[in-house]
Amino acid sequence: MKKALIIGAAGFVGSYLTEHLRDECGMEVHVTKLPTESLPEQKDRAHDLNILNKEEIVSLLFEIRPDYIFHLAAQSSVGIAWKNPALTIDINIKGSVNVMDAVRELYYKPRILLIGSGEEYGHIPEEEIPIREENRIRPGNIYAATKACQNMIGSIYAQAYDMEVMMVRAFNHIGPTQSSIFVVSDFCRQVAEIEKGLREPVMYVGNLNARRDFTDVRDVVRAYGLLMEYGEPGETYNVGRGSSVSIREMLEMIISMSGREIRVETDRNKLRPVDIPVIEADISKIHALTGWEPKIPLRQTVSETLHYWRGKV
Ligand code: A2R
Repeated sequence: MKKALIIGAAGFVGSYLTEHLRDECGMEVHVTKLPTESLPEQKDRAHDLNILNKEEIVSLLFEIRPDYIFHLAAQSSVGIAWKNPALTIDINIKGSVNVMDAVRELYYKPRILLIGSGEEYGHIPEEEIPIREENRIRPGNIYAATKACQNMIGSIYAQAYDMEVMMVRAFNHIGPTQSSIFVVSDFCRQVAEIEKGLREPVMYVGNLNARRDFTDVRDVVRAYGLLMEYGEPGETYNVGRGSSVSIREMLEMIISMSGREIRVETDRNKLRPVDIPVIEADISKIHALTGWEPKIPLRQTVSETLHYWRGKV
């Protein structure tokens, strides 16, 4: 039985990945969380870990000896990265280096999947869409720059130390339980609050013209499992739907699922200092290697996310 370690499992993706690896892939799954976080289950295989402390990582790896390491721990919000760049750089760059360097000290070679972001590509000229992995990257925000740096360092570790490090560029992933600091959850939460009469029928939005590539988180974790098994060391793989929709279309879809009369207003706090107009993945590389493609329709994900928020507010 393969032993997997998910670093940063208390976040949005972690719970889905834990379930997928355990129930679909039949792995023994160990997870880490920050001491301040809690996990709903799996207490015996849950470990406290702060990736800013390399010694903690080394001793955990010696204790568990995983075959596979999924590195999800991050400061994952573009908005928070603008407000707190130094912390984002610490966690996303220094933290990842700590993980890779701890693995380098082991006497065997586990496989490592580093989770980066479609944001790394940054400002993409129209003729470069959909974007391929070998495309030039032009990170347009602090979060993107940290993930681009993680990717570069990952490929250096793979080459220099012959380590089995694979890199993902994940495009926007969405689904039930995602924090409402991310756009689709934010809209679903606002609609659910309006339906419950907790606020006026007014939605506050940021830039509606931006186009993003949205994939259901359950499809995303399936891709991570396949890349861990079949990915080539030192290689980067896009994980996305392969088509983009505007934030306006997402907003209209969510409002139409409610059937309420809702007014839309711009909230200046939701506008970014720099926003990237279109992000859209070319997913032929992962498809050719593993046969993966997203299965869950966007409408289904949005409807289930709205259902989640209706139960939560
Ligand atoms: O920031 P928190 O308190 O939500 O904790 C996050 C955790 N984390 C850390 N873990 C260990 N050591 C640290 N120094 C540290 N700082 C933060 O990593 C959170 O529990 C987890 C990341 O989960 P999310 O923020 O929910 O990200 P998500 O959506 O699960 O995305 C997974 C990966 C990330 O690398 C994203 O940048 C990428 O996919 O798109």
